[in-house]
Amino acid sequence: MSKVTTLHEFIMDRQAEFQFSTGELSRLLSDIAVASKIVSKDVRRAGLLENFLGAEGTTNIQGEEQQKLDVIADNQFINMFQSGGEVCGIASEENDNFMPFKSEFSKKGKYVVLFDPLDGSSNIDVNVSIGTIFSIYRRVSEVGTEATLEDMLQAGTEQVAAGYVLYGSSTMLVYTTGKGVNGFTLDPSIGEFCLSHPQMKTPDTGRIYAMNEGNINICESGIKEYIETYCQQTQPGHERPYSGRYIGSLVADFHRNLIKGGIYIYPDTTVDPEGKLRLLYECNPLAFIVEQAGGLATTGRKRIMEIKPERLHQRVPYFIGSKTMVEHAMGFLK
Ligand code: AHM
Ligand code: MG
Repeated sequence: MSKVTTLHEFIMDRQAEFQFSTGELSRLLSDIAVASKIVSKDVRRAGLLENFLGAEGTTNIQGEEQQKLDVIADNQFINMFQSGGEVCGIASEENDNFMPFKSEFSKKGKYVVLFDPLDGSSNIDVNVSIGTIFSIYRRVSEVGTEATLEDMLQAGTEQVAAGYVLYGSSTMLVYTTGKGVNGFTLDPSIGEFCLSHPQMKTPDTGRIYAMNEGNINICESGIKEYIETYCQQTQPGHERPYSGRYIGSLVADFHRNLIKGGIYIYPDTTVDPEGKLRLLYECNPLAFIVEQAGGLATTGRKRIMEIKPERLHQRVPYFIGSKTMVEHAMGFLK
Protein backbone atom coordinates (compact mmCIF):
# COMPACT_ATOMS: atom_id res chain seq x y z
CA MET A 1 0.00 0.00 0.00
CA SER A 2 1.36 3.44 -0.88
CA LYS A 3 2.03 5.91 1.91
CA VAL A 4 -0.79 8.29 2.80
CA THR A 5 0.12 11.99 2.86
CA THR A 6 -1.85 13.95 5.42
CA LEU A 7 -2.71 17.60 4.89
CA HIS A 8 -0.51 18.53 7.81
CA GLU A 9 2.52 16.76 6.31
CA PHE A 10 1.79 18.31 2.94
CA ILE A 11 1.57 21.85 4.34
CA MET A 12 4.84 21.38 6.23
CA ASP A 13 6.62 19.97 3.14
CA ARG A 14 5.47 22.98 1.08
CA GLN A 15 6.37 25.62 3.63
CA ALA A 16 9.76 26.31 2.05
CA GLU A 17 8.05 27.43 -1.17
CA PHE A 18 7.07 30.73 0.41
CA GLN A 19 9.34 33.66 0.35
CA PHE A 20 10.20 34.84 3.88
CA SER A 21 8.27 31.88 5.25
CA THR A 22 8.15 31.75 9.04
CA GLY A 23 5.52 29.03 9.28
CA GLU A 24 2.59 31.31 10.13
CA LEU A 25 0.70 30.64 6.91
CA SER A 26 1.26 26.92 7.45
CA ARG A 27 -0.17 27.18 10.96
CA LEU A 28 -3.12 29.19 9.68
CA LEU A 29 -3.92 26.58 7.04
CA SER A 30 -3.68 23.87 9.70
CA ASP A 31 -6.06 25.85 11.94
CA ILE A 32 -8.56 26.09 9.08
CA ALA A 33 -8.33 22.33 8.60
CA VAL A 34 -9.03 21.74 12.30
CA ALA A 35 -12.01 24.15 12.36
CA SER A 36 -13.45 22.55 9.25
CA LYS A 37 -13.18 19.09 10.81
CA ILE A 38 -15.26 20.34 13.74
CA VAL A 39 -17.80 21.93 11.37
CA SER A 40 -17.88 18.71 9.34
CA LYS A 41 -18.66 16.74 12.48
CA ASP A 42 -21.53 19.15 13.26
CA VAL A 43 -22.87 19.02 9.70
CA ARG A 44 -22.82 15.21 9.71
CA ARG A 45 -24.87 15.00 12.92
CA ALA A 46 -27.03 18.09 12.50
CA GLY A 47 -30.29 16.17 12.02
CA LEU A 48 -29.75 14.40 15.35
CA LEU A 49 -28.84 17.41 17.43
CA GLU A 50 -31.21 19.87 18.97
CA ASN A 51 -30.62 23.50 17.98
CA PHE A 52 -28.58 22.66 14.88
CA LEU A 53 -31.14 22.77 12.09
CA GLY A 54 -33.51 25.58 11.15
CA ALA A 55 -33.38 29.33 11.16
CA GLU A 56 -31.53 31.27 13.82
CA GLY A 57 -34.24 33.95 13.80
CA THR A 58 -31.85 36.64 12.59
CA THR A 59 -30.88 38.04 9.20
CA ASN A 60 -27.43 39.03 7.98
CA ILE A 61 -26.63 42.47 6.54
CA GLN A 62 -27.78 41.23 3.15
CA GLY A 63 -31.25 40.53 4.51
CA GLU A 64 -30.81 36.76 4.24
CA GLU A 65 -32.18 34.56 7.00
CA GLN A 66 -29.33 33.03 9.00
CA GLN A 67 -29.46 29.33 9.70
CA LYS A 68 -28.35 27.98 13.05
CA LEU A 69 -25.49 26.09 11.43
CA ASP A 70 -24.36 29.25 9.57
CA VAL A 71 -23.85 30.93 12.92
CA ILE A 72 -22.31 27.86 14.60
CA ALA A 73 -19.78 27.49 11.75
CA ASP A 74 -19.02 31.23 11.76
CA ASN A 75 -18.25 31.14 15.50
CA GLN A 76 -16.14 28.02 15.11
CA PHE A 77 -13.85 29.60 12.51
CA ILE A 78 -13.67 32.95 14.34
CA ASN A 79 -12.68 31.24 17.60
CA MET A 80 -9.97 29.31 15.78
CA PHE A 81 -8.60 32.48 14.14
CA GLN A 82 -8.72 34.43 17.40
CA SER A 83 -6.79 31.81 19.30
CA GLY A 84 -4.25 31.06 16.57
CA GLY A 85 -2.26 34.33 16.56
CA GLU A 86 -1.66 34.42 12.80
CA VAL A 87 -4.78 36.45 11.98
CA CYS A 88 -5.36 40.10 12.96
CA GLY A 89 -8.93 40.31 11.70
CA ILE A 90 -11.63 38.68 9.64
CA ALA A 91 -14.65 39.43 7.51
CA SER A 92 -17.39 36.92 6.89
CA GLU A 93 -20.73 36.65 5.18
CA GLU A 94 -22.48 36.39 8.54
CA ASN A 95 -21.04 39.56 10.07
CA ASP A 96 -22.20 43.03 9.05
CA ASN A 97 -18.79 44.61 9.60
CA PHE A 98 -15.25 43.30 9.47
CA MET A 99 -13.87 42.24 12.83
CA PRO A 100 -10.44 43.51 13.92
CA PHE A 101 -9.20 41.27 16.75
CA LYS A 102 -8.51 43.35 19.84
CA SER A 103 -5.89 41.35 21.75
CA GLU A 104 -2.20 42.32 21.56
CA PHE A 105 -1.52 38.67 20.59
CA SER A 106 -3.81 38.88 17.54
CA LYS A 107 -2.65 42.35 16.51
CA LYS A 108 0.73 40.76 15.78
CA GLY A 109 -0.92 38.49 13.20
CA LYS A 110 0.18 39.10 9.60
CA TYR A 111 -2.93 37.81 7.87
CA VAL A 112 -6.60 38.54 7.38
CA VAL A 113 -9.12 35.89 6.40
CA LEU A 114 -12.33 36.52 4.48
CA PHE A 115 -14.73 33.64 4.49
CA ASP A 116 -18.18 32.25 3.98
CA PRO A 117 -18.51 29.80 6.89
CA LEU A 118 -21.32 27.76 5.39
CA ASP A 119 -22.20 28.39 1.79
CA GLY A 120 -25.39 26.98 0.31
CA SER A 121 -27.57 27.90 3.29
CA SER A 122 -30.78 26.85 1.57
CA ASN A 123 -29.44 23.29 1.42
CA ILE A 124 -28.50 22.94 5.11
CA ASP A 125 -31.84 21.61 6.30
CA VAL A 126 -32.34 19.18 3.43
CA ASN A 127 -29.12 17.17 3.64
CA VAL A 128 -27.61 18.48 0.39
CA SER A 129 -23.91 19.35 -0.01
CA ILE A 130 -22.75 22.66 1.48
CA GLY A 131 -19.33 24.19 1.92
CA THR A 132 -16.94 26.67 3.51
CA ILE A 133 -14.98 29.12 1.33
CA PHE A 134 -11.92 31.08 2.50
CA SER A 135 -9.50 33.66 1.20
CA ILE A 136 -6.26 34.73 2.91
CA TYR A 137 -4.37 38.01 2.43
CA ARG A 138 -1.32 39.55 4.03
CA ARG A 139 -2.40 42.65 5.90
CA VAL A 140 -1.42 46.02 4.42
CA SER A 141 -1.66 47.83 7.77
CA GLU A 142 1.22 47.79 10.19
CA VAL A 143 1.80 44.62 12.24
CA GLY A 144 1.00 45.28 15.90
CA THR A 145 -1.97 47.56 15.17
CA GLU A 146 -5.63 46.74 14.65
CA ALA A 147 -6.69 45.40 11.25
CA THR A 148 -8.30 47.96 8.95
CA LEU A 149 -10.93 47.97 6.22
CA GLU A 150 -8.10 48.43 3.73
CA ASP A 151 -6.71 45.04 4.78
CA MET A 152 -10.02 43.49 3.78
CA LEU A 153 -10.59 45.35 0.51
CA GLN A 154 -7.68 43.96 -1.50
CA ALA A 155 -7.99 42.74 -5.07
CA GLY A 156 -8.15 38.96 -5.56
CA THR A 157 -4.74 39.04 -7.25
CA GLU A 158 -3.26 39.74 -3.79
CA GLN A 159 -4.54 36.50 -2.24
CA VAL A 160 -1.77 34.40 -0.72
CA ALA A 161 -4.00 31.36 -0.29
CA ALA A 162 -7.60 30.35 -0.86
CA GLY A 163 -9.64 27.23 -0.55
CA TYR A 164 -12.90 25.54 0.16
CA VAL A 165 -14.24 22.67 2.19
CA LEU A 166 -17.02 20.62 0.67
CA TYR A 167 -19.30 18.79 3.09
CA GLY A 168 -20.56 16.34 0.47
CA SER A 169 -20.75 12.57 0.30
CA SER A 170 -17.29 12.90 1.80
CA THR A 171 -15.66 16.00 3.28
CA MET A 172 -12.94 17.47 1.10
CA LEU A 173 -10.59 20.39 1.55
CA VAL A 174 -9.16 21.93 -1.64
CA TYR A 175 -6.69 24.80 -1.52
CA THR A 176 -4.08 26.75 -3.37
CA THR A 177 -1.22 28.98 -2.33
CA GLY A 178 -0.57 29.97 -5.93
CA LYS A 179 1.47 26.89 -6.74
CA GLY A 180 -1.24 24.63 -8.09
CA VAL A 181 -4.34 23.17 -6.49
CA ASN A 182 -4.46 20.14 -4.23
CA GLY A 183 -7.43 18.29 -2.79
CA PHE A 184 -7.64 16.30 0.45
CA THR A 185 -10.38 13.93 1.57
CA LEU A 186 -11.23 13.60 5.24
CA ASP A 187 -10.72 10.02 6.37
CA PRO A 188 -13.19 9.82 9.26
CA SER A 189 -11.54 6.68 10.63
CA ILE A 190 -8.35 8.58 11.49
CA GLY A 191 -9.75 12.14 11.54
CA GLU A 192 -7.20 13.38 9.00
CA PHE A 193 -7.45 15.08 5.63
CA CYS A 194 -5.42 12.90 3.24
CA LEU A 195 -4.10 13.88 -0.18
CA SER A 196 -6.56 12.41 -2.70
CA HIS A 197 -6.46 14.88 -5.61
CA PRO A 198 -2.86 16.04 -6.20
CA GLN A 199 -2.18 18.86 -8.69
CA MET A 200 -5.77 19.31 -9.82
CA LYS A 201 -6.29 20.59 -13.35
CA THR A 202 -9.69 21.44 -14.75
CA PRO A 203 -10.53 20.26 -18.28
CA ASP A 204 -10.24 23.03 -20.86
CA THR A 205 -13.81 22.35 -21.89
CA GLY A 206 -16.70 20.20 -20.70
CA ARG A 207 -20.37 19.46 -21.25
CA ILE A 208 -22.03 20.74 -18.09
CA TYR A 209 -23.68 24.11 -17.49
CA ALA A 210 -24.90 25.24 -14.07
CA MET A 211 -27.25 28.16 -13.68
CA ASN A 212 -30.44 28.90 -11.76
CA GLU A 213 -32.58 28.92 -14.87
CA GLY A 214 -35.49 30.35 -12.91
CA ASN A 215 -33.66 33.62 -13.58
CA ILE A 216 -33.48 33.19 -17.35
CA ASN A 217 -36.06 35.87 -18.14
CA ILE A 218 -34.68 38.44 -15.70
CA CYS A 219 -31.08 38.45 -16.93
CA GLU A 220 -29.60 40.03 -20.03
CA SER A 221 -30.68 38.59 -23.36
CA GLY A 222 -27.21 37.31 -24.31
CA ILE A 223 -27.33 34.77 -21.48
CA LYS A 224 -30.73 33.48 -22.52
CA GLU A 225 -29.37 33.22 -26.06
CA TYR A 226 -26.28 31.31 -24.87
CA ILE A 227 -28.33 28.85 -22.81
CA GLU A 228 -31.14 28.30 -25.30
CA THR A 229 -29.32 28.43 -28.61
CA TYR A 230 -26.12 26.76 -27.49
CA CYS A 231 -26.23 24.78 -24.22
CA GLN A 232 -29.64 23.32 -24.93
CA GLN A 233 -28.97 22.40 -28.57
CA THR A 234 -27.08 19.43 -29.96
CA GLN A 235 -23.78 20.56 -31.40
CA PRO A 236 -21.80 19.02 -34.26
CA GLY A 237 -20.00 15.89 -33.06
CA HIS A 238 -22.28 15.40 -30.03
CA GLU A 239 -25.46 13.37 -29.72
CA ARG A 240 -26.89 15.42 -26.88
CA PRO A 241 -26.97 19.03 -25.72
CA TYR A 242 -25.01 20.00 -22.59
CA SER A 243 -26.23 18.59 -19.28
CA GLY A 244 -27.80 21.10 -16.91
CA ARG A 245 -26.64 20.51 -13.32
CA TYR A 246 -27.49 22.97 -10.54
CA ILE A 247 -27.17 22.06 -6.88
CA GLY A 248 -27.61 25.59 -5.52
CA SER A 249 -24.49 25.30 -3.35
CA LEU A 250 -21.72 27.16 -5.12
CA VAL A 251 -18.96 25.00 -3.62
CA ALA A 252 -20.63 21.79 -4.79
CA ASP A 253 -21.42 23.09 -8.28
CA PHE A 254 -17.91 24.49 -8.57
CA HIS A 255 -16.19 21.32 -7.34
CA ARG A 256 -18.08 19.10 -9.80
CA ASN A 257 -17.23 21.40 -12.70
CA LEU A 258 -13.60 21.66 -11.60
CA ILE A 259 -13.25 17.91 -11.88
CA LYS A 260 -15.49 17.17 -14.86
CA GLY A 261 -15.23 20.42 -16.83
CA GLY A 262 -18.14 22.83 -17.09
CA ILE A 263 -19.38 26.37 -16.60
CA TYR A 264 -21.19 27.99 -13.66
CA ILE A 265 -23.06 31.23 -14.27
CA TYR A 266 -24.74 33.56 -11.78
CA PRO A 267 -25.41 36.72 -13.79
CA ASP A 268 -26.77 40.09 -12.74
CA THR A 269 -30.56 40.15 -12.97
CA THR A 270 -33.27 42.78 -12.64
CA VAL A 271 -33.76 41.50 -9.07
CA ASP A 272 -30.04 41.40 -8.20
CA PRO A 273 -28.57 44.12 -10.47
CA GLU A 274 -25.01 43.43 -9.26
CA GLY A 275 -25.38 39.64 -9.28
CA LYS A 276 -25.91 37.53 -6.16
CA LEU A 277 -22.54 36.12 -5.19
CA ARG A 278 -20.11 38.02 -3.02
CA LEU A 279 -16.77 39.09 -4.47
CA LEU A 280 -14.61 38.84 -1.38
CA TYR A 281 -15.48 35.52 0.19
CA GLU A 282 -17.22 33.57 -2.57
CA CYS A 283 -15.98 34.72 -5.99
CA ASN A 284 -12.32 35.66 -5.40
CA PRO A 285 -11.23 32.48 -3.59
CA LEU A 286 -12.80 30.18 -6.18
CA ALA A 287 -11.41 32.38 -8.97
CA PHE A 288 -7.89 31.90 -7.54
CA ILE A 289 -8.41 28.14 -7.43
CA VAL A 290 -9.90 27.87 -10.91
CA GLU A 291 -7.10 29.93 -12.46
CA GLN A 292 -4.51 27.79 -10.70
CA ALA A 293 -6.27 24.75 -12.16
CA GLY A 294 -6.21 26.21 -15.69
CA GLY A 295 -9.74 27.68 -15.80
CA LEU A 296 -11.23 31.16 -15.87
CA ALA A 297 -13.41 33.37 -13.66
CA THR A 298 -14.95 36.59 -14.96
CA THR A 299 -17.95 38.86 -14.49
CA GLY A 300 -18.80 38.03 -18.09
CA ARG A 301 -16.72 41.01 -19.14
CA LYS A 302 -13.77 41.30 -16.78
CA ARG A 303 -11.41 39.09 -14.77
CA ILE A 304 -12.79 38.65 -11.24
CA MET A 305 -9.44 38.83 -9.44
CA GLU A 306 -8.59 42.24 -10.92
CA ILE A 307 -11.65 43.99 -9.47
CA LYS A 308 -10.69 46.51 -6.80
CA PRO A 309 -13.27 45.89 -4.05
CA GLU A 310 -15.20 48.88 -2.77
CA ARG A 311 -17.41 47.23 -0.15
CA LEU A 312 -17.16 44.24 2.15
CA HIS A 313 -20.30 42.50 0.91
CA GLN A 314 -19.97 43.63 -2.71
CA ARG A 315 -21.67 41.36 -5.22
CA VAL A 316 -20.59 40.63 -8.78
CA PRO A 317 -21.93 38.68 -11.77
CA TYR A 318 -20.01 35.41 -11.99
CA PHE A 319 -18.91 33.18 -14.88
CA ILE A 320 -16.51 30.48 -13.74
CA GLY A 321 -15.20 27.17 -15.01
CA SER A 322 -13.47 25.63 -18.00
CA LYS A 323 -11.54 28.27 -19.95
CA THR A 324 -12.99 27.62 -23.40
CA MET A 325 -16.55 27.49 -22.09
CA VAL A 326 -16.28 30.74 -20.12
CA GLU A 327 -14.70 32.54 -23.09
CA HIS A 328 -17.41 31.21 -25.37
CA ALA A 329 -20.26 32.28 -23.04
CA MET A 330 -18.72 35.77 -22.74
CA GLY A 331 -18.96 36.08 -26.51
CA PHE A 332 -22.77 36.15 -26.20
CA LEU A 333 -22.77 39.27 -24.02
CA LYS A 334 -23.25 42.56 -25.81
P1 AHM B 1 -25.52 31.70 0.60
O1 AHM B 1 -24.12 32.11 0.87
O2 AHM B 1 -26.52 32.50 1.38
O3 AHM B 1 -25.73 30.23 0.75
O4 AHM B 1 -25.82 32.09 -0.95
C1 AHM B 1 -24.94 31.68 -1.93
C2 AHM B 1 -25.57 30.56 -2.71
C3 AHM B 1 -24.59 29.79 -3.52
O5 AHM B 1 -24.05 28.74 -2.82
C4 AHM B 1 -25.46 29.26 -4.62
O6 AHM B 1 -24.73 28.97 -5.78
C5 AHM B 1 -26.43 30.38 -4.83
O7 AHM B 1 -26.46 31.12 -3.63
C6 AHM B 1 -27.81 29.87 -5.08
O8 AHM B 1 -28.65 30.94 -5.31
P2 AHM B 1 -30.10 30.71 -5.91
O9 AHM B 1 -30.89 30.02 -4.84
O10 AHM B 1 -30.57 32.08 -6.22
O11 AHM B 1 -29.94 29.87 -7.14
MG1 MG C 1 -22.43 32.03 0.54
